[in-house]
Amino acid sequence: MTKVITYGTYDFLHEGHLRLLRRAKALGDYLIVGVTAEDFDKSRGKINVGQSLMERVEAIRQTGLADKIIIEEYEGQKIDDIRRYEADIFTVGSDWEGKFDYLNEFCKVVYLDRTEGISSTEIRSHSQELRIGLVGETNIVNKFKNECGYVNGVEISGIYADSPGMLDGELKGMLENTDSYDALLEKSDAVYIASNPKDHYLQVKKAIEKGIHVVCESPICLTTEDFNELHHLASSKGLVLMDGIKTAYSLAFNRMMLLIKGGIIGDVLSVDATCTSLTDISPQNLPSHLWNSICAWGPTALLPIFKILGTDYRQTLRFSKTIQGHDDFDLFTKVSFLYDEGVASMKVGQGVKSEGELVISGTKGYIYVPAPWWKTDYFEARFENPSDNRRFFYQLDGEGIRYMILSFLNLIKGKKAYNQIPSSISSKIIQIVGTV
Ligand code: C2G
Repeated sequence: MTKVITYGTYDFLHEGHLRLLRRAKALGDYLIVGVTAEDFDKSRGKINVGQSLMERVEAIRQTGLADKIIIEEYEGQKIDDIRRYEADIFTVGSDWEGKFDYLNEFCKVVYLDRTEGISSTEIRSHSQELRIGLVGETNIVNKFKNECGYVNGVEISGIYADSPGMLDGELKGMLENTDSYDALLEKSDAVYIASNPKDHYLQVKKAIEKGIHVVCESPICLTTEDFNELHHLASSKGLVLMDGIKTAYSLAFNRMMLLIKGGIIGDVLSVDATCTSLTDISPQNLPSHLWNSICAWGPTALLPIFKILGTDYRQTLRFSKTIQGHDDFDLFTKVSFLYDEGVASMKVGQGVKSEGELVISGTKGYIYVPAPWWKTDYFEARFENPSDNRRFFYQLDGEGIRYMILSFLNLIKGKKAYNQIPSSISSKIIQIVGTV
């Protein structure tokens, strides 16, 4: 019996996949099909997969072509599988020509002509592309634009900013073609707002009133009253108003939250988050578009505190050091939180340097996330007996912005997406961050 093995994502199974599978089957008597797991696809940069693993496995099963279906979960698994199942032939489409020659050491490698003119990407983005307008002039807007290139189904409709600021050439060119914020909204289905927090409320409100979805750099606005108004307005119109704290959308951060909720370190009694970055904020150089420390870093530092310990703290103790002559601009802020069953602290600053780590202390052990913890891709669970320590790594491409865009798109599409930052957390962030 000649055993053939092949692998794929098989997202939205189409004729190209089926032709490949039929020809693979014809190479032997027994066909093993490996379907890629979601984490494995993400680790190799395929973040747009639209169907779940089980949906994709079921689609393969229904073809009746596979004698065995397996799940591909890690780099190098193909060698393990070829040995385990004693495969005689490995085959894959010609788009991979040469990439799997190393498997010749274990079995015969056959590349089959890829079917031109059809792909899962085209099928995925056949639905109307979401036109996203950009608002703001800092470097984060450049990053967001670049990250949109990795997400199927979105396109940039234009940009609005008070000044070119730090925008790259492409965006500066687009800026010239947009006369006003209203003009940007006219040609957008959604907006990404990264302007100064003082401008957020009016910009968010106008977008929602025009039926435009919003993802906004946190804080979404500067008072909880304003936030409640915006949240209810968006909900009443069936629109998405999403808090743009990119850490919340990274796979590693979410897996860490799940492990903590699952009790890996026991009951959490303390969460300590630090975010600092030295910026030139001497009074004479204080540019108007620069956010103060509590706005720039507060939402990120507060995220793990509120996600783990909740938002019902009993009281806070706060220290802020402001810049001379600029009472609304803090060099450094520390806020401590007292809960019924625990404590937390956040330290943020653009005029102070500290260790940008996150430490979550529990009754069985603690989680340690090294600096820069907010670009979460690695964390450790540490215990009294070091041999019990566990390390976790999840690929984080592009600082996680593409995952935030994907979450935003999925929320808008009404897919089974979960809003990683519920309004209760957004509101509490604003309560802490809104005033220096
Ligand atoms: N394919 C094809 N013609 C297409 C599209 C895909 O022949 N129009 C083939 C691919 O070459 C691959 C299989 O169908 O052999 C599955 O394609 P994908 O689902 O895109 O999976 P891919 O990411 O190519 O997976 O490690 C090998 C990879 O897992 C292959």
